[in-house]
Amino acid sequence: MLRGNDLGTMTTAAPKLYPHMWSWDAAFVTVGLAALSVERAILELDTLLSAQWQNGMIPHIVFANGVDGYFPGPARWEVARLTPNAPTGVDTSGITQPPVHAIAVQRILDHSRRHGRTTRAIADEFLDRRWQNLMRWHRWLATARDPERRGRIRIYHGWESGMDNSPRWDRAYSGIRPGAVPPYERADLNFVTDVSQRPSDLEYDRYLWLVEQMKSVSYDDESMSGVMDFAVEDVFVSAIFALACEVLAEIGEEHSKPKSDVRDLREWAERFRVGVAATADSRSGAARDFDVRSGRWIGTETLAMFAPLLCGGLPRDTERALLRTFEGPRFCGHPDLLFRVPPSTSPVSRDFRPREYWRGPVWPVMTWLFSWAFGQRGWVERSLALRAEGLRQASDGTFAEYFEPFTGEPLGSMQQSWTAAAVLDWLGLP
Ligand code: 9WN
Repeated sequence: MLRGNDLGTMTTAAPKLYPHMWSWDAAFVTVGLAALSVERAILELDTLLSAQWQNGMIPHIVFANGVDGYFPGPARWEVARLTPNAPTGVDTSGITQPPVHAIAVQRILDHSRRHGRTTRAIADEFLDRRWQNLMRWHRWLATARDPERRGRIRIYHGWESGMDNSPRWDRAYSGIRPGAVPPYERADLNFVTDVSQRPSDLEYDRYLWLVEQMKSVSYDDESMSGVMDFAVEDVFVSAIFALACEVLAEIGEEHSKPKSDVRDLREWAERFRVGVAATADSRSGAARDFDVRSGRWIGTETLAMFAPLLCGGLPRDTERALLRTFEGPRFCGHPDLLFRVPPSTSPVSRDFRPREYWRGPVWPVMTWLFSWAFGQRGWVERSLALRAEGLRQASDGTFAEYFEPFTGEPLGSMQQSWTAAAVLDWLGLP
């Protein structure tokens, strides 16, 4: 399936709905590819990193040359015209996505060790060649996106969370009155005809309005916080960043990278672990996002509440309580779920919609992320349990983007690359 979605130097996120490269999709795809071919996995990350911005940002979309069919495309983002930070020779969007890339690098290195000397040398050469890219990426996040050093990544668009219209963002979006947005036609509904599975038109107006706001300051990092109607500290992205810094620090140490880099990475990991833990309810451990515009905490029963399970940092008893919620009837242990995997929103939450985008369905790649992170944390049984259930879900062979949690109906795009990649990684386990 990944070969089917392969354009040569990039794997599209999905054949029709997402015919380009997405940043966090590419990282997960790399994880899957590494099990098949370390060389091809490296090529995937090379393509992504070649589109890195001058300021260090990895853009959320790298557009495939000459491919239409997705909106907003390069003509709407206009990054090449507006900012010297944009790369030359390749079209990208102007926002970012969650920093899961260090995990992909780790997987490349892990798999290369199973091979002979040549493959190992190729992987080491890749790391040497791209180490500075990875450092610049992490440094940009730790500075431009945490200007006050609160230990939490700030995002200026729901798309930057990767969970576009999760209930997490409802309140922050509800106050936004879109100004003048040039006319546009959505492309997503050509492929997903059941409109209830995708964001609404009003939501799209807001998404496009935020793009106009960014363009009004030419995507300038410093000016952004002054103009954007949407500014939130994303606790899930922050937890991912904390663990990605830890992973990269370990890689750096093992591969004799500069000591100052490793020190910076460890400092960021600690700062963000503390920042994530500071959002958590002291009894339940549930983490919250923070709305910078209104100065309010955002508590939702979504995957975001489990952010501290990814990166650690909670006191032991609080962490136990949060794990009980994750495994209990409000999430994976809900009696009506077809598989014991975490739905994007709790089935007992008022916000729960079993078929709507990021409001209830199961994203297999999120199951993979929790399974991987639990393995890292040393919770082997939990990690394997998620893997087993994730594989059971995948056995319908659709590799759908998301699934209805009670019936298992595949939703959104079929043949979504990251779903296949998650399965490949699970199957590649010794
Ligand atoms: C906007 C590609 C991407 C994922 C996101 C998912 C969805 C895009 C869209 O698809 O977002 O970036 O058009 O809806 O929400 O997580 O990276 O698979």
